[in-house]
Amino acid sequence: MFKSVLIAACALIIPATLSANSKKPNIIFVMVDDAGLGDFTNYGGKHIKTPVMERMAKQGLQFNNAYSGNAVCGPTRCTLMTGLHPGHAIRRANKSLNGLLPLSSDSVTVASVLKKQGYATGGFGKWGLGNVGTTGVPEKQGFDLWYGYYDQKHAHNYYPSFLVRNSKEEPLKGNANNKKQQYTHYLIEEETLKFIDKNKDHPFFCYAAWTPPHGQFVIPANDPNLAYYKDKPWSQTVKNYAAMVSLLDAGVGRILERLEKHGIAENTLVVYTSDNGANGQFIKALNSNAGLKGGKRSLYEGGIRAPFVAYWPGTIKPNTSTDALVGQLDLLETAAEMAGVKNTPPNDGISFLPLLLGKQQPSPHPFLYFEIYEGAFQQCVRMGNWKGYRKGLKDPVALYDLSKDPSETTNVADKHPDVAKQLETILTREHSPTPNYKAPDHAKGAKKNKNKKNS
Ligand SMILES: [Ca+2]
Repeated sequence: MFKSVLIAACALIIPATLSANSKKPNIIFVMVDDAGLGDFTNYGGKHIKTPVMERMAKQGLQFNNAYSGNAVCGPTRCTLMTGLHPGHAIRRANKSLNGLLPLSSDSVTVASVLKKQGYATGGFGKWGLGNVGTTGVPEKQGFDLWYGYYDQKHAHNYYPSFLVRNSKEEPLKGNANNKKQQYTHYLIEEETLKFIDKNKDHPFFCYAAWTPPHGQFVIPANDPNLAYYKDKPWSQTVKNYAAMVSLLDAGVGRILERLEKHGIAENTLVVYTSDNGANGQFIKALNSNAGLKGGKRSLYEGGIRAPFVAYWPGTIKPNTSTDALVGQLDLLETAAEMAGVKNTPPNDGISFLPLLLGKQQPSPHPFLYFEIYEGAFQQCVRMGNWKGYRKGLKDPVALYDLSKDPSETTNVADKHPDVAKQLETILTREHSPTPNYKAPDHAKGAKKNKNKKNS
């Protein structure tokens, strides 16, 4: 399904950008919303035009075992910003027993770490980690500027009457009285590019938390990306979804053009990824989960395996890929290393900078851990090619061998009891109890079904 592993023991290249006397590298992290692995041609997608991600993979590094922070928006963003995995993070579901949980006043984020190093920090799109008036607003979490949506539900609407800039509402007159004249992604992309223009001579961190193809599946009828799909035998919703993914992809292309124009492409790392797996209707119509099991909200691979490419001309060796386990939780440590920060607060991430430089990570992830509370509680762990999954803290672990069974169809715990036991120990250890969520000891019906395969 993926390009073969090409990370070889190649000669170490120390980029000029990381030497002591040169300017600190810029970081652009583009995270689209709800696009699945199978929506991108470089991950085997067949239906949607995504030439920019494909080109970035050809000219950069493609990650074949990258994971989103979690399987839905809020928890993914929390893990991304703090480096804390979902067993340690404050947000482990969109909702909690105690309402919408904002980041706390003592949270450390990618943006706050970089801001301390003199970076300009801007975020564009959906924040989702604290509404106006809370401790979690982005301008209290290290961002100089945030433009877009603070509230997750607000972000479902592409024609709202306002967007938010540093906690202040900015009316969109073109959308007043239910007119639909200002499609928010156009505005958010424009602000992203403006931020890059403004900071072209200064180290910056740009978090493009762009909202398509999530929420309402709408795009202006005259958007050129719709033309690619007009004759497809799909519903209008599916055509709109495909056009929204192509719109994002083209937008990332405009970011790359802007970097070239300013002569800063070689001093800028661009990562392009998605926050969680695809929605069911697109999995059915477009194979948006690339044949993996499950989608958004699920801790099977289709919910959390993420498209993830890194592009940094002159530093990343072109047309390389890696099977190393990485997660969006690794951004904080990676950014810190790039900015020369020695002491980061305890977190679960590991810098992937060595992989960008063609080296092995000195201490790669022994495992990646997830938990979520969307509908049913779920826990999972990926360790090497093994995947453990369960729905209750005291339930037996279902074990899958992803090297032979990437779609997680056959529970092989009975054949490998030692591995199942090892993963069970990790699942038990990595879950820290919290008053905000209730993790059950047993999944509904688990006792009855505990010997059943394919759980
Ligand atoms: Ca999402």
